[in-house]
Amino acid sequence: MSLTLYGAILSPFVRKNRIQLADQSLDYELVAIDPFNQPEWFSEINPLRRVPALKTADGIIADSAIIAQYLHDSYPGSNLYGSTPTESARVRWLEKFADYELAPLATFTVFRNRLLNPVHGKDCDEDAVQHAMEHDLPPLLAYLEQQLEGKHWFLGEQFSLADIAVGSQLINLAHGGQLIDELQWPNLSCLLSKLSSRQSVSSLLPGEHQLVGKLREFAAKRQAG
Ligand SMILES: N[C@@H](CCC(=O)N[C@@H](CS)C(=O)NCC(=O)O)C(=O)O
Repeated sequence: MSLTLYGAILSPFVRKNRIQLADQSLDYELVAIDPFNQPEWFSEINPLRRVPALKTADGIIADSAIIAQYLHDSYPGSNLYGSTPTESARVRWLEKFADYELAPLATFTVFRNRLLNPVHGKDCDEDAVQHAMEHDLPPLLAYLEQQLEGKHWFLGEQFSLADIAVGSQLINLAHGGQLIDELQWPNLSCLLSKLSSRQSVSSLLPGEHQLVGKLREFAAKRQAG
């Protein structure tokens, strides 16, 4: 079955699906969509005009969580939602936590202000970044840190979509210049480093770092003149 993923490689939601696709050894074509400069035709793919979206032989699916579920259901063999209803609920809860609680801070505040705003000629609202880092993010990170206590992954020994979803937001935080402090958040820091060394993730990161470097250069030139 042919799969086409529409998205931008620095989107944490697109990354979530790309890691899963690689983890499930699924081939796909990536069609680059810049969320801030979308082609008109993209409304036909996703009327909400957000990435990611996935085209399959049967139609189009939007939203990373729905895509993730579809890939899991359509290509059996992966264990990314765990093995029991309780594990599956835990994975979904942590995925939702990542997508709707971490994302507004890690991606839409830190990453966007530090990296994307300067690229688009907008100011970085450093006060908003500092407020997120010092006030809003710590309680969320503390909760996740505690959820990982004594465990290899969020489900214990079993790698899951929860690790991908949370890790994906932490990668955007890092792209925004904020590495997870390993003294304050040792479990999360360890999760990110284990995730980054998995083949499904390490194969994606060089391309991302290259793009982040180019964007930083572009923003610096733009600011200089
Ligand atoms: N809940 C959605 C969030 C997707 C999302 O917000 N994507 C951003 C890029 S990171 C986007 O396309 N933004 C464009 C816009 O909102 O106009 C998902 O999981 O797919």
